[in-house]
Amino acid sequence: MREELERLKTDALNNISEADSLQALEQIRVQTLGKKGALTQLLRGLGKVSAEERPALGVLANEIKTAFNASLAERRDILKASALNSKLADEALDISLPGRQPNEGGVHPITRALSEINAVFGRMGFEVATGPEIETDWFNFEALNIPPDHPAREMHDTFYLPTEPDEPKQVLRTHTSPVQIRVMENRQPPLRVIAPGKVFRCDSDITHTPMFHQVEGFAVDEDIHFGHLKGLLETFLIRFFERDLPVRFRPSFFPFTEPSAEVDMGCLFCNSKGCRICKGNGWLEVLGCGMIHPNVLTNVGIDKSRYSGYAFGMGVERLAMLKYGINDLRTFFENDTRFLSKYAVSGI
Ligand code: 2NL
Repeated sequence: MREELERLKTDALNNISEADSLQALEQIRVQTLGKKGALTQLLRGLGKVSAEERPALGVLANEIKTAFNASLAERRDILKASALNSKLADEALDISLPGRQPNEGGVHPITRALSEINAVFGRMGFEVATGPEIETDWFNFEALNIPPDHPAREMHDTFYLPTEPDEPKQVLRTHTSPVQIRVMENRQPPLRVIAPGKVFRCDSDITHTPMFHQVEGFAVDEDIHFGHLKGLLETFLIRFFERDLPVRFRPSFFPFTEPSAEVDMGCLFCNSKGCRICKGNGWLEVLGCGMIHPNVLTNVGIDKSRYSGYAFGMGVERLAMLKYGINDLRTFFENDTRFLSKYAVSGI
């Protein structure tokens, strides 16, 4: 009996120290101290032992029980601590990992060009005016001295809105001139105004989109002459492109200006030597302009004998392509994020 008790003690204590989980430990407790456990079985046999031996064996059995329970508790604490440690390790956050960068928004190159154009004219005393994108025949064509049979008025060039026969015809504005007509009708000279915005033409191919952007501008005052216009546009181009440039004025025709001119600047890409971009001639056409036609002044109620004015117009997409080096017009409106993240700037 004594040897069996001693062996049981050694075995049980060994098992406890080797138990590698709380479940294994519980199994050892049941196998030893449970109803059918080894120690419980042995103690049942104590009744059959002689009266002299019984007290000593009883003491030994109790010592074993105490030692067993103490060892069990100690092992349980160790296993609980290591279970907690491995749970903490599993759930640990590595705060040294780099964060995920948010996709930052940016300013579209057209918006950027518009605000750079506005800034240059703003410093030269021009105010910004805006107006409706849906216009009447009067503001878009009539007031501008564009005759009824002018090709620009054709259905296949202009977007006409469906209107009743007795209603005034409505169009998507084909230029921002109507904004300037509204300013001239409503206010008195001196006036220096630019009109940036969206315009629409029934045209779609590699070099034309049905919606694009324009900045037009004008000045009306006493004694305004072509020299003012030349100085203004030369200065504008040099400031907008942030470099010195040759600028030339070529005679042209627009129904709303007389005389009219087209403005070329020296090619930025070859310093006027001639390249693919300027088609070999060293010049890039960038603006149209002229002295406001007397008929237009009369149409808006300005006294043409007292006042004169100049006006000009430019395509924003073309200027943005030249300044930022964009080679395909259509990429402006496809909203491909590869294009946007290449050409968008953060804040202006
Ligand atoms: C071009 C040419 C031009 C104007 C626009 C204008 C406006 C009024 C009166 C007279 Cl209200 N003229 N605008 C004048 C000359 C040229 O634009 O090539 N634009 C992209």
